[in-house]
Amino acid sequence: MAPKTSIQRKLAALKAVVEGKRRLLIVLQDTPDPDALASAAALKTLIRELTNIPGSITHRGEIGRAENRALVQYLRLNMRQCDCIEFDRFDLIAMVDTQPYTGNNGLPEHVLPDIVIDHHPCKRSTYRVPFHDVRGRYGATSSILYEYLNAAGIVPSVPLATALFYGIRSDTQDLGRDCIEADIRAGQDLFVLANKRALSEIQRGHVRRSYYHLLARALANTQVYGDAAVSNLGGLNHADMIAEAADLLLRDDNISAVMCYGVCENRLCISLRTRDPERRSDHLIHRIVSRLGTGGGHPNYAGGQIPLKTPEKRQALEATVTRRFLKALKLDTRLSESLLDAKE
Ligand SMILES: [Mn+2]
Repeated sequence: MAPKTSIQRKLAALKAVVEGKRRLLIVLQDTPDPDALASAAALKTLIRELTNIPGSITHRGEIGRAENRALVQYLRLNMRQCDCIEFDRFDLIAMVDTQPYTGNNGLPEHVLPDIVIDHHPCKRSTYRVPFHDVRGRYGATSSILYEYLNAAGIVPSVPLATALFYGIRSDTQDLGRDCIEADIRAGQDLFVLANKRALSEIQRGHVRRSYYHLLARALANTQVYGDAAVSNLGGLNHADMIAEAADLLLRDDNISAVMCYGVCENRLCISLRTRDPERRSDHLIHRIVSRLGTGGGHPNYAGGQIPLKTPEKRQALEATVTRRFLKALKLDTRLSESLLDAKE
């Protein structure tokens, strides 16, 4: 018999953890993105094929971004809110695209998951998880899940392939950001299977009228400091727009670092974007949230959250994160101009 490859060994280990279990719950990050949604759908399929057990998917917060809502609909995912979940009723708990106790998901503190599959840097507590496969260099968790499906001999359905391709594409900005050869390989295989019309429809998903209000507010509130931009989006019902505004602002010719923040569900949520290898977003976010909250990410993009104990603390906190961001970039906090007033 040929020796087992690494992915086959991992698949065997996953099977061992899943064996004999009856109810699967997959926990996602708050306001899950396409990579998280596709990875959850893939893990649910994989486990159902291996053991025939059903799975539920849970998250916290509202799914606001158009492409995320379109993807949930397209995959017919029945997403459940974490605060409606009795975690004790599930004997198999998995996390994809996030890890336990990171502050950006609704996993209760007393619950240790059975499975973690992710592409963020591995947290210390994740080593306690019976089955963990964390590959920090991968551009997307969807690429890792695709390898498992492949190893198990499962050809993803058209919707699943479409979602996985979309997940890889969106986390890596069309395979151009923070990705490796394995993402490109997975992307190539999945693109062949994907429904191209659905890909385009998901990307151009319908938006609510409030989207334009938020966008206008984000642009009006953007301050430029040298080659960095900071935008305060104010109070929000869902945090997705913070990341979306950050992506948009990084497209400015003269901007190479962006921080957007807003308050959502009693937390100050922060999105960072950088394009300079000397200013890594994942390093910056740790300095910004240090001793106040949690954060993590990748070289070119990262996110963080700080609990807001009282509403009065908000302005001071906003000033602190802005000061820390600019200090880390060695930029003068006093020299700023409004994005919309700045000369072309
Ligand atoms: Mn991801």
